[in-house]
Order: sequence, then structure tokens, then C-alpha cells
Amino acid sequence: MLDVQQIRADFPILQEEAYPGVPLVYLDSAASSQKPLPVIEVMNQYYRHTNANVHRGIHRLSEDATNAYEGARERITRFINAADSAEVIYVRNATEGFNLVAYSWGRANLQPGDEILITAMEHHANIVPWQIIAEQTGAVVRHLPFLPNGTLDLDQLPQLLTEKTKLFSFTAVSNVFGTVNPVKQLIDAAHKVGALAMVDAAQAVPHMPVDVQAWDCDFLAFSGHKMCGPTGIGILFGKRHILDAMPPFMGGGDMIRRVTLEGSTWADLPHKFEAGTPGIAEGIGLGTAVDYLTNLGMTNVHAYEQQITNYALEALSEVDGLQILGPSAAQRGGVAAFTIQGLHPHDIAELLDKDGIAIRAGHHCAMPLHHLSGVNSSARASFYIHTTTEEVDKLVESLNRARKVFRL
Ligand code: 7TS
Repeated sequence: MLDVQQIRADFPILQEEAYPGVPLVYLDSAASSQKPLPVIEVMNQYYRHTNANVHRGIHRLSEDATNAYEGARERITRFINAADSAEVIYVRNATEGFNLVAYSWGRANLQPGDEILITAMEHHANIVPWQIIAEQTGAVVRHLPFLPNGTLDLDQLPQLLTEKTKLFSFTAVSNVFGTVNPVKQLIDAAHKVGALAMVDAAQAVPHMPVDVQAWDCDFLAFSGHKMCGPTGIGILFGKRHILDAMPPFMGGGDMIRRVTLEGSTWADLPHKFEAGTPGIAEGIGLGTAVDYLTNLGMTNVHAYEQQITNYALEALSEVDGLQILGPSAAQRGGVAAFTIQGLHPHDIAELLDKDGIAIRAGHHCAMPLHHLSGVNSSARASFYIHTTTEEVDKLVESLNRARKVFRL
């Protein structure tokens, strides 16, 4: 499977201490992953030896920068098995991917009475843009509820996904429950009623093989920073004929064919949606992150995460008063959000931090999910390719200590 010790050696930050004498235990990869040395190095080398603007100059640096940046797009295209790199648009993050589709496709296609279907377990990035665009177009946002075990209530799908639905946008993997949703089934159901399907793959692409052609999704968005890549870069995948028919999202340099003072025409895909100087080092960094993950093998990554998550769920269930949100290990990715009776999630995170353990506490940008689960917030440990069973044991020890501090 994975050689976790060898992987750990690739991540400089994992050799560091959180506080003097207290090693870092990083269990917050779902918020943002750490970066392996090749990613850090390729960006460093870019600024030292290549730095120039892309798609412009005829000088060597600009050509090298363009080749590296576009070469990264080719590897990202293969990583998600898109048919054509013209369908792979660089954005800043998954959030920008949703906003691009909402503003460009939504404004051009939605009318009063049209419906956008999401689920109740979405990250705010896949809720708020639709609410904004619904407000502007007169469309209505509906949501598919989830069951108490954190899986989608598929029995309600036929009432909610109808010929009024123009787009069904849902997460492949919940960032709180960890639920792995039946993506292909949901996409097929959307297509059956003539709706487009958009997948939030922010918690999927970093952790499992993703094949946009096999899924047959119309749009898919993810962020580089959760998959060993830098911040400030993400991808929006869209089917070519749909992207071709969409108006630009932002106007400016790089996205035009010809500009006169009277009007302008647009560049071909993907550049039509890439206005202005992009995150060049970031795109190159993401290409190297993709190489790193490809080398490990996404099937291996997924299998290892399932193993460590299994271990963690069992270990956490030993902590008195601890309640895990979401389904059993068989149906989830590498996150474990939980509450402990009598302990506020922020107090949990603060006490764990003293032991060098980084987790996230709060609503994880999924306020509706928490509200519907009957809690305001939760603590969340998330696991990645470098997480060890020893680290999970430390988490459990530290949680037991936290309970003692609060005399529980
Ligand atoms: N969708 C999901 C499922 C996510 O988990 C996140 C980020 C996003 C979209 C948005 O990603 P961004 O890079 O555009 O911000 N999730 C989290 C999280 O769980 N904790 O911090 C960020």
C-alpha cells in the first residue's frame, strides 16, 4: 500500500515541533493539506529560474513559464480523466468554480420558477452562490435532506429532482460527515430529468480516483491546497459544449480574441474563463502535486485512508461521551467530526493544541448540516497519506486528558 514513513519524510513541516519538545500532529488536512518537498521546490525553482508572465512574451522565460503552466494543466487533465485540457479551467479554488458556474451559466440560463437542487450537507461554497443567483434570476434553491446517519435521503430524490430542476449540485464527499455519496447514481438521476450535474470534488480529488468521463458530470470543482498543492489555485472542469455556450465570467486580458472600443470577442477555451495574469507558480505547483499523488497511486491513497479512518473511528469510540457525526467507516472518507458531551469543540481544539495536535473546531463552513444535526459546531480530525496510527492514539489520549481537565 503506502510507505507512510517515507511519505512523512517528504513533508518538511511534519518534522517540526508545534511547541518546544512537542511534535506536530497534523490532523487538519480537510481544511488544507501540508505540502511535500517537490511542490515547495518546483515553486521555488520557478521563481528563481523561470518567472515571467504567460501567454505573452516571445522571450525564453515567458515561453518556459507558459510551457510549465500549460504542461501542468495537461497532467491535471489526465489526473481527472477529462477528455480535453480545454475543459480544465484554472480558478483560485473550488469556491471560485461554483461562483463561475453560478454567475456565467446561471445568469444566462435560469428563469423564474427554475430550480437548483443541492443537498443539506453542502459546504457554504456550494450553497451561497446558488442563493445569490436564485435571488437575481427568480430561480429557487431546493435541498435534498440527509438521514440521521449522515447519508443522503435518496427516497426523497424523486420529489425534489424534477423537470423544473436545471442543475443538481452536490458534494462527492462531505467535509463534516465524511459521507461518500453515490455520485454516478445522482448524476444519472439529474440527466434523466434533463438537469445538469455539478460535483463538489474538493474532498474527493485529493483522496480517491476521480474520473469525470466515467461520472459523466457536467461541472466539477476542486481546490489545489487540499491535495498537496499550493493555495490560490483550483480547477473547474466543465464539458466543452456547455462551456462553449457560456458567456465569460470575468473580462480582461488573456480572455479575449479581439478588443475594439466598441466591443470584444472571446478567446477559445479554457482561456475564455481565465481573465488576467493567473497564479502561474501555483498552477505549476498543482501540477507537481498531481505528479506526487499519481506516483503514490490514488487507489492506494484511498485504501490507506480507509484503513486509518477505520482505526480512528474505533479508537475514538472508546472515549466516554464522544459522539461521531456521520456514517460508518465503510461509507466515509478520511474525516471524523465529533462532539463530546460537556465539552465545547473550541475547548477541545485548544486543549489538543497544547499537545501539538491540530484539529478544526466550529461549523466547518457547513452551518445547515450542523443545525440539522442538532449541534452548533463540532470538532473534526481529518486524515491523509501521512497520518499514522500513533498519531490517532495521541489524539485519543489527548481527548481523554481534556475530559479530565474539565472533570468529566
Ligand atoms: N467544498 C468542500 C466539500 C470543502 O470541504 C471545501 C473546503 C470547499 C468546498 C471550499 O474550498 P475552498 O478551497 O474554495 O475554500 N472545506 C474546508 C473545510 O472543511 N475546512 O476548511 C475548509
